[in-house]
This record gives sequence, structure tokens and C-alpha cells, in this order.
Amino acid sequence: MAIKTIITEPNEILRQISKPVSSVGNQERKLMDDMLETMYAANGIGLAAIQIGVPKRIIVMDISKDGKKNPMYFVNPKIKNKHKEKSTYEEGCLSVPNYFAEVDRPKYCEVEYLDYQGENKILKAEGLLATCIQHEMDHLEGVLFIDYLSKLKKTMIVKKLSKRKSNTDRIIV
Ligand code: GNR
Ligand code: NI
Repeated sequence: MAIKTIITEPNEILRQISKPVSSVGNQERKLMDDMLETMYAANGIGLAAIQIGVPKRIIVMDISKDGKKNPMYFVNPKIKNKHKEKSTYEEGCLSVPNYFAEVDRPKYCEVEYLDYQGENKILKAEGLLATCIQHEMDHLEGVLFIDYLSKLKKTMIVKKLSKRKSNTDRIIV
């Protein structure tokens, strides 16, 4: 397993549309292992492959709280059903470090996907699980949570992130 670098805004890679995986083999499982390790190291609760630069429709998540690990793996996820009722959650993103904002999303959804073994599964999600899986599935379409904010808020965040980026570049060089 290996910890990979998480790509942050602004970066065009994050806007790519990820490609479906044809089957879940050892290469995909290795990628999922690396994604999970990278996510745990960054204290995140979810990670899409594109966040480490791999444009495949693969997501890992772990929303458990009690310190007991409960990794979840989603390959080629599809939303089957989403509730009209919305819930608001204060979201963050490892690709938008240190910014948080409230986002409305469907409160319940059903997701069909392939698991770590390549088996077809259906998950009925609500609460944080529903919020997180929808946040991750947005990454597969090149969408970030800041895209739901006002233009002004979004521009301010991206500006600050790019400023911070050029500063750290200078420090490193
Ligand atoms: O770690 C994360 N926390 C989080 C909190 C609220 C809603 C969504 C998330 S996902 C985020 C990790 C991440 O960026 N996944 O793409
Ligand atoms: Ni994210």
C-alpha cells in the first residue's frame, strides 16, 4: 500500500469525467488499497480515484466514528433512486482544503455498484452516508461541492487556494 498525493483546487484534473472500470481485478484492488490508505492518512471519510489523479469510477469511504475501521468500496456506482426530500450538511473536501460550506442534497438515495470483490451490490443510504456517496459521485463527473455555492463565494475560495498554492511553491523552490 502507498499514500498518494491528493490533488487540490485549482487543477483541471479534478474536472475530468472518470471512466467506467471494465472489471474489478488486482490492479483495481491495489488502487482501492492505496486510496483507502491515502484517505485515512488525510483524515477524510471518502476519496474518489480522480483525487489522486486516476480517472476511474472508483470510490472508497469510511464514515465510522468509534475508531473501528469500516472501509467501503464502490466501483462504477450508479444512483438508482433519490428522494425528493433534501438535507443540509456542512461539507468539506480533501481537494478543497480548509474550506467548509453547507450543501443541500437528497436525503436518501439508492446506489448500485460493484464491491471490492467485483460483486454487484445495492446500498440504501441516508444521513452522512447519503451525503458522502453523492459528494464522491460528483467527483466522478468533475464536480466539486464549491460548484454549488454562489459565484462570489466560489471565486473567493478558488482565489485563496491558488494564492496559497503559489506561496507554498515559492517556499519549496
Ligand atoms: O473527508 C471528507 N469529509 C466530508 C464531509 C462532509 C461531506 C463530504 C465529505 S467528503 C470529504 C473527503 C473528500 O473530499 N472526498 O471526496
Ligand atoms: Ni471531495
